[in-house]
This record gives sequence, structure tokens and C-alpha cells, in this order.
Amino acid sequence: MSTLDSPTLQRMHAYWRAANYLCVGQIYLRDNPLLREPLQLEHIKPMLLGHWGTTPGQNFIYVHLNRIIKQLDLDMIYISGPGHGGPAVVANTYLEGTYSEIYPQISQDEAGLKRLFTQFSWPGGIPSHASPECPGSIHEGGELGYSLSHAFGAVFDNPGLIVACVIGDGEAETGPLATAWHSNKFLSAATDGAVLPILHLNGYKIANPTVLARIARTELQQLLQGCGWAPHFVEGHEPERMHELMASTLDIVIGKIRQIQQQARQQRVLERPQWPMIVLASPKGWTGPKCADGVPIEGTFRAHQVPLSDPRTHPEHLKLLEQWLRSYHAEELFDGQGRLRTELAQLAPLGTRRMGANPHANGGALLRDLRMPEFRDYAVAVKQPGVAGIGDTRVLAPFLRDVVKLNSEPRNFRLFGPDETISNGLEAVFEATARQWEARTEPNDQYLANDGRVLEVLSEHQCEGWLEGYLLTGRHGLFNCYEAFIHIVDSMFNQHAKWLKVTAHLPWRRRIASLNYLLASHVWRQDHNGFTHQDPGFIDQVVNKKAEVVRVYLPPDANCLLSVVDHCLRSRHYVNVIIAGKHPAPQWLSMEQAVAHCTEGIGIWSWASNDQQADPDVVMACCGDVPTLETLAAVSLMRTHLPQLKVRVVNVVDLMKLQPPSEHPHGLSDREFDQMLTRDKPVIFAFHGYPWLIHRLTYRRTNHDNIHVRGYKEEGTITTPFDMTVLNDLDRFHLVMDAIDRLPQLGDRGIYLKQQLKAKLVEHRDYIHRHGEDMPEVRNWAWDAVYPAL
Ligand SMILES: Cc1ncc(C[n+]2csc(CCOP(=O)(O)OP(=O)(O)O)c2C)c(N)n1
Repeated sequence: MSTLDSPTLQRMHAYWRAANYLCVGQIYLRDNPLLREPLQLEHIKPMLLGHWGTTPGQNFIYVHLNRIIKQLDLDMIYISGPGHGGPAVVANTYLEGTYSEIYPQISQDEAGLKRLFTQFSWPGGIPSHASPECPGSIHEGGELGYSLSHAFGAVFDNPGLIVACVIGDGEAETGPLATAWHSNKFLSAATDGAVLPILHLNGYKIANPTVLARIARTELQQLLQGCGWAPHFVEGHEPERMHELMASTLDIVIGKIRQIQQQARQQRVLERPQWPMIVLASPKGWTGPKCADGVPIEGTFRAHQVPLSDPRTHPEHLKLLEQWLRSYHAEELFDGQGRLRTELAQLAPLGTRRMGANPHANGGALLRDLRMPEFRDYAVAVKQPGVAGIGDTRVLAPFLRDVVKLNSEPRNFRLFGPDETISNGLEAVFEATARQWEARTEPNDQYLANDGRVLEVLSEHQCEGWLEGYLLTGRHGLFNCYEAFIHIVDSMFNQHAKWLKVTAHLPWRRRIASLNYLLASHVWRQDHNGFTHQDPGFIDQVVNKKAEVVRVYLPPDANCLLSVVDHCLRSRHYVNVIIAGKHPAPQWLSMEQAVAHCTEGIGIWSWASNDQQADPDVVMACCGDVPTLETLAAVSLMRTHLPQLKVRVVNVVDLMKLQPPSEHPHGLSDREFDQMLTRDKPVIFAFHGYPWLIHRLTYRRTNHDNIHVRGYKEEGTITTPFDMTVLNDLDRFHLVMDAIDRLPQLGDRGIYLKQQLKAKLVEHRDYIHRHGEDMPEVRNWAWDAVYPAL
């Protein structure tokens, strides 16, 4: 017996034709949207932009998902992996009515159709992808590879949600997507929702066949099965047969999803299920022109973008385009006003069951504040500056543990990381939860459970994609990672920051929780790993993005870290980058001082300065925990050996303070900047990252010419912590020498001290080579305005 009776099948086919028609219209037309007149050149856009190839397949999927949503009242959203098929999501959200509700000028009539067509890939209109402007989208899909990770992120802790995730067979060749199949080892059938991957095997990328289309179907089946999936193939090109096959397959796979969930939820079956998925093998550019210019188009790579050329330069294509458009018989699909005929419109689900109107795809609308513990309760007691600390992230860990605990019932906070939660000093979170793990366990495993709040997989791409999906659907999270390897997701960060920028200006999109990176195990303390693990360049990458979206914090000690993390977890619609150390390190500020300092983001540390009664001779500025330590050691040296010198210490927690306020909302006013860093005195700036960044951020400041920056200059290896700073000229001795070089008034006193400091550096080298650790005077140094004898 067939799944679809004949009238239903015909109506679904008509709906598909309507969507296809709207997509061709978006790519080509600026006028005559219902082809009431013969097609003329003036009806055609001056620039033909967009991607046809993936679009009819996605339209086909969408109409079938609509049927099953309606039939079973499913809570479902749609992710378009090949998001370049933007016309498809626009067309379908228009047909279901959501588009016109959000953008009333794109009305359900002929005038609205004309605007719908014209706005696509048009200046002042909408982009060609499944962009943020498109309702129902949480995934632009411009940069391929992240659809399946986003889909999983969206269903974690969303037990009622199904994400239908269309994956391009080209997209499936990317590293992130290839790994994302394994997300099923982290998904709880009991407490999470389900992902329905639909691998769209249309055979081609831009100009090449795809790998998965050119291996035997059995090999593809085995590959997917090996990744833990049960693939169902829907293959062919004859519409009638394909409609029936897709409908019956969807019935089976959704039935299977429900059965798996029921077994886990009611019968408490704990074995990892084999989740179903669909492989849709259909021609690329299905229903488009068969041939043009004597070569086949449909079912080939030539269908990828705009299959027929501009009739202004290829006059013979005008007829072909008109034939193609008329093949959908728009007159049977839209009424006299240009509105989708009622019997077709009824195929779409209603209200928030429409995939364009599902609130999960506008996550800010569902976002609830986290329940936050009082961060001050986790403070380190700092009676005087310089007391020994256990490692800043280790102080933070109990706070994060309690964030997990307090939000265990709303289930809206998770930690993500590539197997570094313990390594980054956050082990205390495992007092409250475990790592989510659905694969096999063995007796010696640690902290694994099938209901853990920590998601760890050794793929930074998955951590990032899952977290993004989680945030975009209205929840909160934090990604902890080694600083050097966060670069792996540079490009994903880019895409997310772009999404935030655009959505911030769409009033109907609600703001989501910020994406928080905690980069521990940073460049200066890679004692185990050396050069490969030393790279502070993620900050440089981040500050390229819009100031309204990015924030970078370098707390100098644990109390500042607590204050910063509390702030970031409460913030909205930013990317926050926090860089913190995990190794024992001195603590500088009491909690009260830390809160005041972090609130300002930059400040003079008067307890370390001696310029209260006079203008400073030199400003010693620092940003980052290790640079702060070296700066304070340098200051104590200067105050001991050059007591007449007036030294001011400035610490920066919020890097964006350095930019002028015209460039970043956090930017310090020029007046305050001049007051703090002076208009004309030398500034020795010890920075955590690459030095150029400080110049980039301060080049417009009055005193920029006098700012001399030390930072990481790509000198690294396995060595002692202090030697890392020496190799990069960021150590206390170099900092003092830098100051002397810029203070000619010191005369011979300065020259003699410099001589002694150079000798110190030689002594340091000899010592570490002989003993394998830093000199006792370095290891045991503690803040005092007086430095031990040289
Ligand atoms: C990471 C990335 N690399 C390259 C591209 C350029 N690109 C755009 S579409 C495309 C082919 C996509 O093929 P597929 O995923 O199969 O989509 P479809 O054939 O359905 O259009 C490529 C390579 C991209 N968008 N993203």
C-alpha cells in the first residue's frame, strides 16, 4: 500500500513545483513574477547570482518534512548544510507564510512575489545563502562543514526536538563534517532530541564529482553504518516514484526515532542505538534545464550555480529560461492575486510548527538567565599582593562546578572541550557532573556517564559546532581549550561572529548567550609540550571582528578571573575570549580590588607604583598573567636599584580598553588614556600575545610613539617557565633594560645596572642548562618593593 494517496501526492508535487518556481524566480527575475506576459530581457536581473544545483533537492526535502511534521505534530527545525541553496529556505518559509509575517512587504500576492524575487542577491536585499535574515535558519551554510555539529548542538537537552539536517555530499568531504557523524556517541536518547541527517547525494560539488557519490553504494552504506548510522536510501529522479519513496522512508525513520526514544525514556534501554538517516540520491539541478549550449546541465556539475547564462549575452537562453519557468505551471499553483492556492497552502504545518517559525531557531526567544553562584564566595584571600596561588583556573573550577550544579534542573549549561577539562585545571567540575558518553565504557574509565554536562571530543570543530548549536537554540556554555589549538576553529569563530553581527541588527531575532572561550594552558606555560603548543595568535584573529561582538580578557590573577567569568556568563551576543593560567602563580588583588579593577578593565596599580607625588618617569604596563608577574618583578628591581625613578604600573584586563572609543565601545577615552599612560613618557608594555597587536590597538593614541611592546615573538621550545620569557625578551631583566634604554637621564647608573642585568641573563642560561630548572631567586621571587641583591 502506498504512503501517499494520489491527491496528496499530486498536491505535494505541486507544492514542490511552487517552491522550485520561486527559486528560479529568485535567481533570474526582477519583474513579471507570474509570467503573465512573455518573458522579456527587462524582466531579468542585471546580475544573475545564486545556486540552483542543491535547491530543488532541498525543496523536495522540505515539502516532505512538512507532511510528516503535520501528520505527527513534530517539533522540527531544518538545517541547510549546503546553505548556498538559500533560495530554497526563502521559498519555503515564504510558502508557509512565516516570511511575510516577519517581512510584511514581502506579501502573499503578486507584488510580494516581485519583491521576493528582486531582493534575492540584490544590493540592499538579502544574501544568497540561508542567512540570518531567513526565518528558521540557525546555520548560514556559507562555509561548508558545520551543519551536523550545529544540529547536534541544537538537540542536546532538547528532548522534544528533531533537527532535519541536510548535508551536501561535497560538504561531507570536509574534516568537521566527517567527524561530526560521531556525534551520535554523545547523544542521549533519553534526555536529548534527535538529529535526522539527510545526506544529499546529488553527485557534484562546483566542478567535480563528490567522493561519496563515486564509491559503490555498499561502500557508502558501510561507511555510514561504521559511523553508527542506519542509512535509508531514497534514490531516483522520477518525481512520482521519488515522492512515494521519500514519504514512506520518512515514516520509517521518524517511527524509528520515536521507538528509540521511547525505549530509552520508558524502558530505560541504555545501549547506544543505531539512529536512522536518509541518503537522498537525486540529480543535481533536478527539474532544471536538461541541456544548454549542446551540453547536459541537469544531473551534472554545470547545474551548481546559474545553469542558464544571461540572455543579454546568450540570447538563445531567453527561450530556454522561459520554458524552464513555464514547466512548473505557476498558473496552477498561485491564484489570480498571486497567492499560493489554498489546497497547497494547507500542506504546510501551522503556527510554530512551521519550520520557519519554530522558536528553537530564534534561540534568544527561549533563553533564560543562568542561576549563578556568588562568585565572590570562591575568592582567594589576598592579604597582601604576591601571595602564592594554586593556579587561576583551579580557583575558577569550583565556581564552574556550582554553575553546573545550579543549572542541572533547567539543563541549559554545558562545558565543551577537546579532552582538556582536567588538563586545564577544571577537574572540580567532575564533583558535580561527568562527561557525556554513550559509547562503551571500561572499568578504568573516569568521569564518564550517559547524563554528563561536559562534552569532550578530540575535535575542536565539534566542540565549537556543538556549542554554537547549543547557544543558537537558547542555552549557555563555555569552551575550554589549549590556547594554541583554538586556532583550529578560527574560521568557525569568524562565521559565528558574522552571524552575531547580522542578527544583532534584526529586531525579530532575540539576542543569544555569548560564546565563551576559556583559553588555559597558554603560550607561556607549555612546559610539557614546547613549541608546537605555543601560539597566542587567536586574539589577533578575534580582534579583526566587529567591535560590537568581540571581547578579550586577560585576568592577571584568580580573583580577576572569577569576576571576568561571572561577567561573561551573564553577557549576551558576544564572543568572549578569556585567557588564564592553570599553574601556581602569585595573586595580586583581593576580591574587592579585583571587582573594581575588572569593572574598569584597566587601571594603575598604585600599590606597585611610586609616582604618587610626581609625574612618572616611566610607565610599566602589563596584560596577561605572566607579563604581569615579570613586570612586577621588573618594577621591584627598578625600585631597588634606581630608587630615584618614578615608576607607574598599569595593568590591562580588558584588551579592548586600549582602542579609542570610536573603534570599540569599551575603549578608554583619549583623555583617560593620556592620563594613565601619559602623553610623552616611555611605556614598556609587557603583553601576553604577539606584540604587534598592542601597536594595532593603540596607534591612534597620543603617546603611541613611546609605547615599546614586548610579547611573544615565536621563540619557544621545551624549557623552564622563566626561560620562555627570556627567549622572547619579556622577562624582568629585559624589561628593566628596555626602560633604561629609554631613560637617558639615568646616565651611568643605568648603564651599570644594564651591565649587571646582562650578566644575570648569562647566569640564568648557565643555571638552567646545568640544573634543568629556574634559578632560586626567580623561582622563589615574591612581590616586594625591594628586589633581592643582584
Ligand atoms: C569550507 C568551504 N570550502 C569551499 C566552499 C566553496 N563551495 C561552495 S559550494 C561548494 C560545493 C558544495 O557541494 P555540496 O556540498 O555537494 O553542495 P551541493 O552540490 O548540494 O550544492 C563549494 C566547494 C565553501 N562554501 N566552503
